[in-house]
Amino acid sequence: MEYLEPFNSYIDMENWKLEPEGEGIIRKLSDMDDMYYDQEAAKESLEEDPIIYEFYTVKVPETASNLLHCISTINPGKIGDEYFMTKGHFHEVEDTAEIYLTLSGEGQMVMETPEGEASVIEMKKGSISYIPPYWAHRTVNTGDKPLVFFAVYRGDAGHDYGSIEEKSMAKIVVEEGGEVSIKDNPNY
Ligand code: M6P
Ligand code: ZN
Repeated sequence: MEYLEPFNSYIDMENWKLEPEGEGIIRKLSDMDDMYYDQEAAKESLEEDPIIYEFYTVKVPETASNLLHCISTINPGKIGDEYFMTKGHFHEVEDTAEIYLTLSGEGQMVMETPEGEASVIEMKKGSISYIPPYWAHRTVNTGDKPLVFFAVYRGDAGHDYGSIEEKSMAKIVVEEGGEVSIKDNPNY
């Protein structure tokens, strides 16, 4: 039997950097501009093309018996009145859950089933958000500083962006009169 050696990674709790850095992905607005409901605002913001979020994953084998884990940072900001957010995805292996532990900032986790049932739950320092099997998930930063969270999921879960790239998600999170407001997506 060949065993994987136990090991540590570290989160720098001041700068929210993973050490060692792992595999990093940075998403700019241009990687996901058609996901925002206000397409005119998205087009305008494309000139600047801000970094919306980045995440760094610890390298482990992507098998059912391993747990992938990563740290994500979503920057504060809005496209029109819709807050910066992740693309959102289902898992390719649909019957797999995920846990998000929020380390800093404030946000909302937008979820939906393949049938379109929606659920939105808060994220704040110390919240442990449970994403049950089958639910698509997207994270939204509703605060004025970075939203940082640690995620853990089955190694072979994979990412399915298909339907979300087509029609985004059922619920949008927007600012209305200085308040966070959850609304039906007019384009869904
Ligand atoms: C979290 C995890 C990752 C995911 C990332 C970005 O860190 O859920 O699996 O890739 O957020 O989200 P997305 O893939 O939807 O852009
Ligand atoms: Zn996931």
